[in-house]
Amino acid sequence: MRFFYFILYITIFVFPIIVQAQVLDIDTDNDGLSDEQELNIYFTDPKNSDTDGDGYLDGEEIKNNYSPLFGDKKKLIQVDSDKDYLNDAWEIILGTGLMNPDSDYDKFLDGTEVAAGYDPLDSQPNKLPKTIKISLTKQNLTYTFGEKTLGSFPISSGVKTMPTPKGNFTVLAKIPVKHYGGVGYNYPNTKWNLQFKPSFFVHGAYWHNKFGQTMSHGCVNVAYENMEALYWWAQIGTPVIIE
Ligand SMILES: [Ca+2]
Ligand SMILES: [Ca+2]
Ligand SMILES: [Ca+2]
Ligand SMILES: [Ca+2]
Repeated sequence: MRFFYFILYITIFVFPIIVQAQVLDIDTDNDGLSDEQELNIYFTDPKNSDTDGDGYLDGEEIKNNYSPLFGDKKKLIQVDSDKDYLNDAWEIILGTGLMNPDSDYDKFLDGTEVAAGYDPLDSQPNKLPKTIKISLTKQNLTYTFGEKTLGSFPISSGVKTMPTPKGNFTVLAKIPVKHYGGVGYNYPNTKWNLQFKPSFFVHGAYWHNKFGQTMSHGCVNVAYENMEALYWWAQIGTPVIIE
């Protein structure tokens, strides 16, 4: 009799859980994303391995930070599927809804919340710390929102004779376009400048592509493709830690 109840228990409670888990794990179109991921996270077609028809599998695109929804070699960070001012790459990192402009239903758009430093998954007005960390030895910049890393990439700091200062700073000013010039250099219309100390900036650089090695007169050079999102996200007062 006891054995009978054991079998009954397995049939009623355990078996459906196993079946359900397997159903969620299925990858019907064999594109590297499970049906569940396609339906609930990436909003791709679980029955079409190449949703945007650009010749690359949905799973392949996600793995390489490209959008499986927009062809034309669009990176996830360049698209905003639900038009809430938060790009698809950061929606996936933060766990907000790719197709839900207000993930915590507090009447503020996800992107508006992140820009202002609020947690887009918490309907209470709680803030998450923003931090920009620069390693001069690694020639790298990483920026985090709460526990999540939104970006990490190579930079070019000051050369030996004009080193970038080390220390704990904050963003003092956001200047969209700036002209840098001096003896032997002239860089007009430089985009996305974050000042962290009088005459020192983290800024976009269009005149070289040697990120990962020292190049500058003391500022922190960032490639344009990385600087735009960082500039948008940074706020006056955001800590800039340079080690
Ligand atoms: Ca799939
Ligand atoms: Ca594709
Ligand atoms: Ca969005
Ligand atoms: Ca919200």
